[in-house]
Amino acid sequence: MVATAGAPDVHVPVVSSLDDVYGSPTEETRERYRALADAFERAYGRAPSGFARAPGRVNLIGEHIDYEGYSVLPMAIGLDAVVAYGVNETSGKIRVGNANPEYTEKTFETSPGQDVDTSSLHWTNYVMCGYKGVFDFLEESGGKSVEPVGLDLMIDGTVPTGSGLSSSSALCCASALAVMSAHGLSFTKGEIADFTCKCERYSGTQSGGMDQAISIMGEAGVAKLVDFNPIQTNDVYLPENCAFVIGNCLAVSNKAETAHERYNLRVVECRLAAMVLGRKLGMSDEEVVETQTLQDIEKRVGNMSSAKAAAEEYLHDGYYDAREIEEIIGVDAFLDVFSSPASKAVLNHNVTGYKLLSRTLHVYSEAGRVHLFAAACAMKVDPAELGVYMNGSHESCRALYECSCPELDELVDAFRAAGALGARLTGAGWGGCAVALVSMDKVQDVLSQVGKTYYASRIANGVITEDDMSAVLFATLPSNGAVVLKTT
Ligand code: NG1
Ligand code: MG
Repeated sequence: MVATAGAPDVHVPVVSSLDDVYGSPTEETRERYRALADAFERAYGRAPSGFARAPGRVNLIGEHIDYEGYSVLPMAIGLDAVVAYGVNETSGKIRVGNANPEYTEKTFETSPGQDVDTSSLHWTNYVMCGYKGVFDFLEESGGKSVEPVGLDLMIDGTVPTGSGLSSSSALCCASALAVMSAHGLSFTKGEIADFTCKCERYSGTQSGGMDQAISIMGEAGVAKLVDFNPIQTNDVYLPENCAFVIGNCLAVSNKAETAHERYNLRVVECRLAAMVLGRKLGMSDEEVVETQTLQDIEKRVGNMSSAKAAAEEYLHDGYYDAREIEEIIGVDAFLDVFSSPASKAVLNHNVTGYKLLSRTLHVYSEAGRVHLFAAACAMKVDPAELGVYMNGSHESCRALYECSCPELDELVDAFRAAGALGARLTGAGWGGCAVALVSMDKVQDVLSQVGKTYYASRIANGVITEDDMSAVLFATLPSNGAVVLKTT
């Protein structure tokens, strides 16, 4: 593991040739940029002045713990969002189009104060999150005031949506970069990772900062151990004789639509668990309200094993209802958890209750596995050990955090049966992708076996076609993070 302590202080690279974006871009990539520039020109009557590109990611280990303050281990992938942009001196509007006609265009005012319309779930919400984030950051940092200009944006994304590869953050980060560049602004990677994490929450999910951090700070050839508060990254060199294979289980998980019963509910459960633990550990009313994460509890008791022991001693299995929690932590603390619009939706929809023990045990054990995995990479141990941690992570996600689904479990089993050293769901779960660690000499075998065991029946049933296979099952390497390509 090599610390790249300087990374958060470096600015996102601004380059002038496609070669500097992708190393040696394929003809297909060049064609993609030409087509995007053409779409821009058809819509807006002139060439774009540049492109902002931000990748999706695959998380190797560390699921649903970034928002609890714990380190995670993702790598950027080759799939990305590219935003072609240009200033429009006369329109006074923000026009947002997509090279893919399935995604309808929308026009907005150039007002950073406008709300993101979470009731519509329109894809441009993520663009507007990025837009607002830039101006929020300017205001927060007390920097120069910048007059918003009219903007024309045309987008092309290759990260499949609802797949756990973070198409949303790729779009949010690329949009923020395009907006910055169009306004002549440049911030450090650390600043951008931080404000894009916050501004993506305008879309309605209470996310942690993993996806934006790796999209901005990713580097070819290495995975990154991402720490939070403040955001920092350490390079993790993966075993050379292995590859990571990604498979999409084809169950789509639309995170924004289901947030109140899935993602945001988990965020709420973790905070409630931390508050209940805090109270049982003798916290005052004030201290309970200040408790944000399960990591706060770990800090209070001094180490992870004491935190785990406290959870086992003080939390019970199964559901807590609102009344039981209120009796422990007090009404004020309970209401504080539900003070944001995203968590209000959780409260309004929740009828079953909150599981505190199992969520806590997942968070603490997963945080431990991340460090074991990173240390094992640094010590160049037998990669089979990494596979064991990945399998442990999946089991914890399935049984304790309940963020898997039957299709993901089946796909993970198919990977293991085909000879992968380990496999797990990646990203938020409830659908989307699994990632498997595979010895280099077995990659072809695993691809062809999983093609038969998991995908053949889905091709036969018309869920996908043979042509879709390379997009749903593929080996991947760590790729570069975000970049701005200026063409004029
Ligand atoms: P995806 O897979 O993009 O829905 C989400 C969060 C992450 C993290 C993971 C679970 C966003 C933008 N991303 O990812 O911060 O919490 O789930 O580990 O909400
Ligand atoms: Mg997402």
